[in-house]
Amino acid sequence: MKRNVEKSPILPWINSPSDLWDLNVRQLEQLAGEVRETILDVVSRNGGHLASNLGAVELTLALHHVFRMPQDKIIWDVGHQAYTHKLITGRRDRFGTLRTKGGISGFPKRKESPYDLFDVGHSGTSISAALGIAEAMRHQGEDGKVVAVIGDGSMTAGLALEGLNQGGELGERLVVVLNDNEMSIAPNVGAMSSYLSRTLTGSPINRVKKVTENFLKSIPKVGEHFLHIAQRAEDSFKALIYPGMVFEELGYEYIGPIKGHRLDRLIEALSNARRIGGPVLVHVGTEKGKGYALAEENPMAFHGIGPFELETGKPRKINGHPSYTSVFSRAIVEAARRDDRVIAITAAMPEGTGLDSFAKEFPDRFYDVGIAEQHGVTFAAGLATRGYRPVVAIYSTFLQRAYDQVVHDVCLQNLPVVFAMDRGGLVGEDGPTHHGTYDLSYLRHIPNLTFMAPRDEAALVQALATSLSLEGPSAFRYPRGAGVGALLPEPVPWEIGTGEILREGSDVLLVGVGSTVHPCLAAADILEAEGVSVAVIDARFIKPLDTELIFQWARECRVTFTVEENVLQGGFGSAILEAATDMGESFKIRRLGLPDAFLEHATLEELRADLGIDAKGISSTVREVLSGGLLKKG
Ligand SMILES: Cc1ncc(C[n+]2csc(CCOP(=O)(O)OP(=O)(O)O)c2C)c(N)n1
Repeated sequence: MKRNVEKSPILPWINSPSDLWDLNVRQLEQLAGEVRETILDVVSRNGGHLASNLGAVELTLALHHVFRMPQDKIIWDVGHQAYTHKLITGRRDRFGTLRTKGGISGFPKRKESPYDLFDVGHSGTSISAALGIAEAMRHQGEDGKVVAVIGDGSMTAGLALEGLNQGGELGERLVVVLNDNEMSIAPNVGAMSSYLSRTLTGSPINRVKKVTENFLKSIPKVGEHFLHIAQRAEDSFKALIYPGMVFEELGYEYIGPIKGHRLDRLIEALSNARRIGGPVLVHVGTEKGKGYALAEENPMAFHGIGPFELETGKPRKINGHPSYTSVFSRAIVEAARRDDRVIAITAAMPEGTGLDSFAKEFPDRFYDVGIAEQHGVTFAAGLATRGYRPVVAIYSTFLQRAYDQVVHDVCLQNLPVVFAMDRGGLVGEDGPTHHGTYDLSYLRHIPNLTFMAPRDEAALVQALATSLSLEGPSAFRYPRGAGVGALLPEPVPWEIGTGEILREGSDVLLVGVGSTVHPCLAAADILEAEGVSVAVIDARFIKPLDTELIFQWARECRVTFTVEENVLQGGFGSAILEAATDMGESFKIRRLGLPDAFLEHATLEELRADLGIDAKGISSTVREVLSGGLLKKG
């Protein structure tokens, strides 16, 4: 991007939103350029959500120019488009620390700034939160508008539609700004998306309506009469000609569609919305990736991205081994070639889950349900009642949303739905809203469910094969990022409930599950070099547990350590403790895992090291326990 050297920069002078109030459109346009440049600079170095942020620059500046924070409130949906907001709300100096350990978060965060009014990361929360805040303000006698900024992708979330529903009745100070770029991460899907798309290409309705009214009124004598007839006819015809009709029917004043990169138009529309009482929906058309040609051409690739070269768009770091996602992607395509009952379902993440290859080869057996995890799970349950083998690929953190559907619609009926849970465990830079560190706890207590965690790419292939061999529900979780380089085997189902002893020893037993198995093996190497004899088991199954194998080795060793990338509460180690107590076992056991706290963002390596679940951390805890003499044999 070329910098205009003649103008003195504005961004360095913006310390709070009020600094925008007196800027004119030209100045705001210049500021938009500076903001884009800063976002590109920092995201190309730190990684982050690029395309959504570039698309929301003018919209954010116009929002802060028109709405007066802190009296008015702005609530972001998902929050992956809030970098401009961060830059103009007193975080410019720290913006270079975005997503790094100890630095600012990639998402709005209440404890980071008084201008961040609601913590976000998952889609579809903004309207409900805004409505709650608006009602609280009413109870407290406080004035101000409450704006929910939501993307067209997030508008497909059931939660958003639930909020919209109540807002139409209750939202007297609610302004919903629909930031419509016709993309979720991938192109948006579903009937709502088609409707919005038709609406977006319609003409700005309020202006058209006004012009028509003025024209009719100006006709002497008969004009008023025609106007009256036209108004009566409007109801029947407006479904055909009226963009935003659906929102009006839900009780919202619809303003739009507005060109989302024209600051003058945005300011006009938002000023109208601020003036109007009652719930308002402002429909804004934006372009994802705006201002960076490579992202405009391929917004999907630049949605969430690691550090990259600005000139070429190429990643700065390349990890040699294929990712777990890509291994799953291949394995499910091969499974579908063998078994035509296999159907794949994603909730708006075809690339993120690796199901894009499946979609290409089996378009008729692939479903993108939109950001609708709950619906996706129950939809799968329906398919399973008719003999299909739906594989629902949802990140661990997002499956949280569909907990009731997993219990009530799948497991209660013992249906053979497979849950492929990518990003199981820590995710790194996206932080606490995205860590998949609860699933071992939130799934292992559900009757009928078989639950696995593959330790590497080869095991991932076998976990999928095992799942597809079952007549009941199953789940497996695998980590974010590259695998360990394991060779991919022919798919062979595991015997249900069997772990694997990977290394024999007599002093210490390390029991790993999923991503912690290889660190356990590496810790065993360190300890063996110090003369400690270490056995290592890969549990493979969280449910049913291989208590026979684990307890047999636990009895042989002086102390057993369970290691998991999950909260300790109700997790894998807890399962071992429960089983040991129930079965009257009295061996010594220590659990390593995540504390009862939400963990901030940092790289995966930093987080694992800080939590003591990498090889170094595991070996030092073992050393400490052994040398402390706390746990003597017998
Ligand atoms: C419940 C949930 N499911 C999935 C995601 C992953 N996700 C993050 S952003 C996104 C797309 C959002 O699209 P949209 O709201 O249109 O925003 P845009 O990126 O287009 O600005 C998805 C699916 C999520 N954050 N939350």
